[in-house]
Amino acid sequence: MPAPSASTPSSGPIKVGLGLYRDSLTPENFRFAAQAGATHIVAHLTNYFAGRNPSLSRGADLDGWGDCSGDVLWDYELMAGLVTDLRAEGLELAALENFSPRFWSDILLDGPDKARQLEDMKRLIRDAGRAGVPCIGYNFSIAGVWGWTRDRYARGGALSVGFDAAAIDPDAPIPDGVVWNMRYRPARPGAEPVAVSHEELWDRLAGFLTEVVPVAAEAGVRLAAHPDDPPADSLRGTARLVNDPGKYDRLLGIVDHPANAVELCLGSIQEMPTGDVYDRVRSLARRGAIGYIHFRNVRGKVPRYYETFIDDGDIDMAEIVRILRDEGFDGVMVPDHTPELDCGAPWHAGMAYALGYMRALVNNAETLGPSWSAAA
Ligand SMILES: [Mn+2]
Repeated sequence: MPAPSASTPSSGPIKVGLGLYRDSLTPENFRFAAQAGATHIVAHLTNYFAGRNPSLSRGADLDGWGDCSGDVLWDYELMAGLVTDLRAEGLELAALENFSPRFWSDILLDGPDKARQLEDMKRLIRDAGRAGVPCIGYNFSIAGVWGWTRDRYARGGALSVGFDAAAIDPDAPIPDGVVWNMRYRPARPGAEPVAVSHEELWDRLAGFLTEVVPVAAEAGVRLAAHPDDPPADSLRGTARLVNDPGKYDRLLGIVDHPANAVELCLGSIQEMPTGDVYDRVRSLARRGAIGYIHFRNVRGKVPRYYETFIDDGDIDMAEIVRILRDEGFDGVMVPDHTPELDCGAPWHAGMAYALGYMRALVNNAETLGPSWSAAA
């Protein structure tokens, strides 16, 4: 019996990958990804729902998702083992996504453990580089994905994520000991709620990037910033950072080096009340600033939107691929979250649908017509 092909490379220079959460990093899911045409994996090593019911509706719970207070810094063995396990199934690791809030709570909050956490982050990045991790996606946010709800918003009543500022209390204070939707330490009685201005948050980001980008550059790791999701102006008393596409220029200008890059989330860019997703994709691709892409679609913008199947939203996804083709982008796109299909395997079916659609766009990139959105 002939051995099955270990991988099916995409015919185009753009690579299609799949994002997998911590509990989904199994050989069976690696084979699922390869069978659906993915050549790369974006892996989440934090279990966001530890100790909690893994429902996205938890994004609007006052106390957040899970508890990460016991998380231990990822080491070389963990990351190298993942790279090895993926290669055994014919897959490459494209990136790790999102630091555990436990690792960098005081970098985000300017807290007393900041100096130690910065040293830990540098160690993690050096180990990642040695282990063969080319990129780490992060989201420099205090309120995280606060305000998400989960309901039958998508085509045919499919479960997806929505945001409606009128349906939540956007100013609900963050409980002490919670950051980025997760509990990173026990609450202290009587603690004041966190409040952070835009300039304070930008100063903290600048301090972080100035410290870690040189380490990442030396380690051969790109740090890729996710824009705010939801891209409101502020949530729960804390400023949002990249909630306008133009603010990516400010972020990239903090340290001008390829290791300071962007985790380009098409859905989040489209949800922003200002700017144009096609212009932004073109300029970031031309600049070579894209670490990897969250390829997802959405209807509406802040203050009200919901996530859709990738062929059913406000973004012309074929046009995005035309732009990436024209600009010579050769990196990885993953579906991000996607609506679930009502069946025995709702998450897998949703991902397989998205991956098939993405493969078709990429494989047909040479026959896709000229882009229509080019700036005059
Ligand atoms: Mn995203």
